[in-house]
Parts: sequence; C-alpha cells; structure tokens
Amino acid sequence: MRPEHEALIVVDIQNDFCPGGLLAVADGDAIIPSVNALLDDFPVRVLTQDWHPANHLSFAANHPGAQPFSLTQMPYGPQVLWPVHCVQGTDGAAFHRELRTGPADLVIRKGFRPQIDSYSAFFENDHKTPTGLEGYLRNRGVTHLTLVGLATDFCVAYSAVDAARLGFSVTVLEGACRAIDLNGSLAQARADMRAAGVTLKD
Ligand code: VGL
Ligand code: ZN
Repeated sequence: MRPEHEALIVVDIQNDFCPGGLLAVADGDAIIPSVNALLDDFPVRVLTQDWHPANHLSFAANHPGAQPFSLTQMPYGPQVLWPVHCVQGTDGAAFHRELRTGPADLVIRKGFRPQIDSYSAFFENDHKTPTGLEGYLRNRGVTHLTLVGLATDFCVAYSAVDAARLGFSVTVLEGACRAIDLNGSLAQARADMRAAGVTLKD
C-alpha cells in the first residue's frame, strides 16, 4: 500500500469509451485488469465519470450541419465536436462492468453543464470553473497523484496538466491509459504533460 498522501485517479472508464461504445477508444477495455489491480495499492481512490445532458454543446448533433470530430469555437476557446456520448443515466455513461468500482472513495462527475465541456477532473474547459476535486484531495492531505484511464490525450492529459499546475506531484501510467489520437492529439498531449512537469511512466 502506498502512503496516505497518494491518490489514484481513474478517468472515465465508461462503456461509451470502450469497444462497442458511442465514442470508443481503441482497446479502451484492455486497461481494466491493471486498473483493478492498482486500486488495491492506493489509500485514496477517485473515479471520474463523464456525465453529459442530452443537449450538451460538445455534441456535433447539437450543432446543425456539423460533423463529429470537427472543431468549433466556443466562448472559452476551441472545442472538438464529439459524437453523442456518456448521456446521463444511459448504459453508455455507466462504468464498464469489469471495473472494480467498489473500492472508490469518491466518484466525481463532470461535463454536466450544457454550455461547457469538462475534460479535466479539476476544471471545466474554461480552465476556471472548479469541479471541487482539488478541495477534496487537499482536505484528505493528498499531494501525489497517479492517473490512469481514458482517454490519454483528452481527459487524462487535461487532468494531469491541471493537477501539476495546482502543485500536485503527478504521474501518468501510460500503460493503463488508451488514446483517441485525433490529428496528432496524443503527441501534443504528451508534450503538454511533460512541459507541465507530469511524469510519464509505462
Ligand atoms: C473524453 C472526449 C469527450 C475523455 C470525454 O474522457 O477523454 N473525451 N469527452
Ligand atoms: Zn465527454
């Protein structure tokens, strides 16, 4: 068991990000056995859950004429328009049934405001609106974070960069992550994480 100040953050291991889901990440479910094993090593365990209303503005379907995976401008900056995914209460938004959710101390939901997306577990995509996770971790005396999950180049990377900027010591276990890799997004995300001081490990 790791010391009391270490938390494991398990990002978005939900049906829609796994094979057969609406925004499937290649081999997304392949990480589940390693993540399940890691849950036993950490005294603080947090799961994140992408949790969108059906009218969410990150969905291409809510922008007439727009194609999934195209880019648009939002008041807070550029935004990829995604296929509909992780709609609140649907089976696609549920955690993958093989993920051991029992050991989790906290489930943090994100992306529930219709007008703004939230890749990071710490801030929405305006980089200002907090989710509350920082306060939870600090209250529990956590200083070191290990991140795993889906997708490496979006929710994992955004969470890792924000956490490092907030002053946490951050490691991403890439072997327990899988990427979407849209137009070079994985290479960009790895560079951004390294620049923010995140440690990338296998
Ligand atoms: C994610 C795209 C849209 C993720 C969530 O979990 O990485 N990616 N919503
Ligand atoms: Zn989403």
